[in-house]
Amino acid sequence: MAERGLVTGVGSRSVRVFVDGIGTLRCTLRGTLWPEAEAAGLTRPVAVGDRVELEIEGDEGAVCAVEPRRNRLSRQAATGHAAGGRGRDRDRQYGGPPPVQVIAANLDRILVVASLNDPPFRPGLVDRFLVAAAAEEIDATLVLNKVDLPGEPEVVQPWRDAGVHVICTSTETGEGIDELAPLLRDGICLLVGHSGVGKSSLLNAVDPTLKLDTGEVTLHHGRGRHTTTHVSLLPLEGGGWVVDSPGIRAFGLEDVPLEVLARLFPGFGDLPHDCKFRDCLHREEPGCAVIAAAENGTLDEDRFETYERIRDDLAAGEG
Ligand SMILES: Nc1nc2c(ncn2[C@@H]2O[C@H](COP(=O)(O)OP(=O)(O)OP(=O)(O)O)[C@@H](O)[C@H]2O)c(=O)[nH]1
Ligand SMILES: [Mg+2]
Ligand SMILES: [Zn+2]
Repeated sequence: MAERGLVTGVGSRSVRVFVDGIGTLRCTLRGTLWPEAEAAGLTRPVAVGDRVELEIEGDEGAVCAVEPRRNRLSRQAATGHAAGGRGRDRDRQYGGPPPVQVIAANLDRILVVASLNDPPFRPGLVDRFLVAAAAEEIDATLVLNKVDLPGEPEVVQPWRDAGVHVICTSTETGEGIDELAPLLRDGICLLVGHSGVGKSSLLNAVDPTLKLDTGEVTLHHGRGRHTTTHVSLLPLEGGGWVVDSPGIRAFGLEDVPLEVLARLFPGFGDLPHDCKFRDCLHREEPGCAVIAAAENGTLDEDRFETYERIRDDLAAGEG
C-alpha cells in the first residue's frame, strides 16, 4: 500500500515517518535514493520535514520517493574550521565540493535563537542564519532568550531597526512565551542557534508535554553541552510542528553567492541595488551606495562590519 508521510527523524540507517491516521513508522530507504542524493551533492536522500512516498508492510515502511522541497536550510558537511580543514583537503583530493547536509526542509518559519548571556550573544552567527533564511525566502524571527540574566537586551535593536521580527524571551520568568507560542502553531517551524541558548527549553515552555532534555551551560565554559544531538520534528499539542536542532557553533553560507550576500543582509535594504556596479562587493568600488551609507551614518557601522567579516570569510572559502 503506498502512502504519503512526513519525515520526523533521520538516523544513519533508517528514518522516522509520520503517516496521517497511522502514526509514526520506522522506515528504510529504497537503494535508488542514495545515488540520486549523491548526484545532487547531498549527504543524505531525506531530511526532517521532507514529504515522502512510502510502502508500508506491517509496522515498518520503505521510503520510495521524496517530493520536491519547497525550501531547505542546509550547510556544508564537515568543512573549514569545524573539521580542521579536512573538507578542503578532500576537495582537492576528489575534485568536488564537500556534500551538503540538509538540516530541515519545507519550513514555514525559522526561529534564530540567541541568548543575552551565557552563552554570549554572537551577531555574526545570527546574521548568517538570517541570510540563509532570506536566501530561501523563509520567514525568520530573532529570539533573544535569557533576558532574565544580566546584560543589555538593546543588543537586538539594530536588527529591529533593520526590520527583522524580534522577540525577547525568558523561560525563567515566562516573558515573551505568549508571543512565541503562536509563531509555532503554523506549519513547520525550525529553531536554530548556538548550543545552550535555550532552544529546547523554549519548546518545553510552550508545550510542557514535549519534555525535551536541556543542559547546563556554565559547566562547559559558556559553550553549551550539545544536549540535543539529533534534528527532530515534533508535533505540538494544540497544532503545529517544530524542529528542535542541535546547537551549531558555526554556520556557513556556501549556497549564497558573494555578490548576493549584501542583498540578503538584514538592514541593507535596497542600498546594494543603488551601487554603480551590479556585482559590487562593497569593498572599495567606486559608486558604492553601501560604503557611502556606512560613511554618512545612515547604515549602522556594526552592521557593516559584521557584513564585511562574513563576506571576507566567504571569499576565503571559509563560509
Ligand atoms: N537563566 C535562564 N536560563 C535558561 C533560559 N532558557 C534556558 N535556560 C538554561 O540554559 C541551559 C541550556 O538550555 P537548553 O534548552 O538545553 O539549550 P539548547 O539551545 O537546547 O542547547 P543544545 O541542545 O545543546 O543546542 C539550561 O540549563 C536551561 O535551563 C532562560 O530563559 N533563562
Ligand atoms: Mg537542545
Ligand atoms: Zn556597493
